[in-house]
Amino acid sequence: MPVPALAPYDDANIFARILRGEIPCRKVFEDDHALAFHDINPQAPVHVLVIPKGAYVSWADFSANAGDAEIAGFVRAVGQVARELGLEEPGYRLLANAGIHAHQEVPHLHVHIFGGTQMGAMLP
Ligand code: IU
Repeated sequence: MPVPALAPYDDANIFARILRGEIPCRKVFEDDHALAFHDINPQAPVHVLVIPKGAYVSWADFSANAGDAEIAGFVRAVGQVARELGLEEPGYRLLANAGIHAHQEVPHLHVHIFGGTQMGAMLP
């Protein structure tokens, strides 16, 4: 049984437009399940976003409604991108904002990969 998303998916969101090729991005990775590109406003020396190709608003929406192959493909893509960016050592941070409390700006699921610097402790 499908679980409703927090908000209905808006096909006009900027990441949907990037996926359709209507807006360019600085791509670092693409396969059947995921696209990764440099954030337009980087908050760290390495700041890449990884997005699933399907239309999902949030992690809750994705985990409830995506197929197993999509979920596995996306999770593997996040790990592969981090590895290919050379971030395994000395490390990196993953972040996925969801909803108003987390300041999610773009309503298409995305995982931020931050790296290339010593980051502070992670506190809300
Ligand atoms: P958030 O987790 O939804 O708050 O993050 C959205 C990110 O998308 C943010 O870091 C923006 O800089 C980034 N971004 C982008 O890379 N390209 C765009 O055209 C837009 C936002 I709009």
